Amino acid sequence: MTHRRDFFKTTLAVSSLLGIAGTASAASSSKPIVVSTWDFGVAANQAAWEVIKTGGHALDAVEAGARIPEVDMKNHSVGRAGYPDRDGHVSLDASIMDERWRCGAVAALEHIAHPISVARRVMEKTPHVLLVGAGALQFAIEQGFQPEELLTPESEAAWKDWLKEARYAPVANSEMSTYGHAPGSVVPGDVHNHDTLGILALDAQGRLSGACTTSGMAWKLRGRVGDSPIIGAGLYVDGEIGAATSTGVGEEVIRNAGSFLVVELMRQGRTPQQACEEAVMRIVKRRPEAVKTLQVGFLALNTKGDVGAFAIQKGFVYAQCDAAKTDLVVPAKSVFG
Ligand code: SD4
Repeated sequence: MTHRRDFFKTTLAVSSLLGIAGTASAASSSKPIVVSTWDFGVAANQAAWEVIKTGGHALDAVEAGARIPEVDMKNHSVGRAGYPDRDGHVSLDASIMDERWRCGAVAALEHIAHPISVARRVMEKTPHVLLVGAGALQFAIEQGFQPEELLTPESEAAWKDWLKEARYAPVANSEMSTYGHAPGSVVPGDVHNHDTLGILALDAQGRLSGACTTSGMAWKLRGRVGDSPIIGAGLYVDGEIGAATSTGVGEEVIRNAGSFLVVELMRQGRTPQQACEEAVMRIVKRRPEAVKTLQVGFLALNTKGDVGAFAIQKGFVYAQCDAAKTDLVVPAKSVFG
């Protein structure tokens, strides 16, 4: 049997060997910043900034930020008003991660409007990382979340319209997307009604965190899970290096462990911009036949507060918030841009 004292001695020895100082966060003087995917990220960033500007933790900031689009009734790709799956069920995916490799996620969660907060409870209250479906709902209810019907009359109407042809075509979710719209009803320039929110924050103490929340692909197969709740795919945070998140066709991101790849590339010395570009190009190289219609975008932030973003298709934008400006929207570069 290992005695407690021996355990601490061993832990201390290993820690000093590895140079671990108790926390993985960066130097204490850093440039606080919040970035998130798409222009609806502006409101999310501002909620996150309220936490950051008063010295709060980046983890609280990204959760507060993610909760904004989750209850935005105009947003049909995240949370409460998300479009349903092929069978009319609204099912939500979310993940959250902090600078100490703590993470939690839920997938295919129904009836709960704030999957990001359930993901945080998974992280903080269980020994697990990911809960799915009925088990995730049971856990959420046990934790005091109120179940409700998420399918709004508007979402139901859009779903019924889609059912007329019932054609599932996950084409590029750039500004010319069919996401969030019935086939044939593409709304050019409409970037409000689709896409995942991925939000990354660096707080005043140099702590990084990230959150990702989505209703996934509209009209997906029941039980389909995208990249957003998969740690390393839709979201990854390494407190010593940086953080990344993704938007677009989740299957392509999962196949390439996308957000983990972006962070690993930063570890190897790439800037956030170079890392996002290299990760996107890897997908392009592996799927040359699909990239004309496929959209994937990455957003990355390092511990210095440098930001990068890159997508396959043009139209991807991200929102940025810092002490100088809280409502910046920046068009990302892209392969076909
Ligand atoms: C998914 N990545 O479920 C999400 C959807 C998304 O832009 O980001 N759409 O695959």
